[in-house]
Amino acid sequence: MKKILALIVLMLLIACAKEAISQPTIPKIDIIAPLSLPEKPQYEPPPTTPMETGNTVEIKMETKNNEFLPGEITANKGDKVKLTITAQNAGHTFTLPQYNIDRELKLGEDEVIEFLADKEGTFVFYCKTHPAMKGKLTIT
Ligand SMILES: [Cu+2]
Repeated sequence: MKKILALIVLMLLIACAKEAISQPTIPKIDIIAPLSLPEKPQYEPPPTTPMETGNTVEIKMETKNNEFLPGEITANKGDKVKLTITAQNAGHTFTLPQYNIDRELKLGEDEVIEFLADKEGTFVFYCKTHPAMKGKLTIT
């Protein structure tokens, strides 16, 4: 049985070899159109429940004379921060890039900004219209 198999294999090899000799072939290059990029995986935020403290820190802030008052705010990591800002003398923005916050503060209106303090550190927030108008958020 093994011999027969070996013979068949040998015959096939010879057949292939003959073909190769009699018909020199140009190496075939397959041009494959680039596959379209796979769709971006949908971003699923990691479950945040375990690190949330369940505390909500309410901070009232106003803007006066192109200043944030208070200019320094703090929260603990895992707290939900509820920031209510009243723009007193002009329109401003509350911009905090590390938390993807960029909110317009309309004159005389309360703007409520809520976010989960999930990143530790000291972050500068500012007004895009008045770059000198800055404040600090510290999450510990
Ligand atoms: Cu401003």
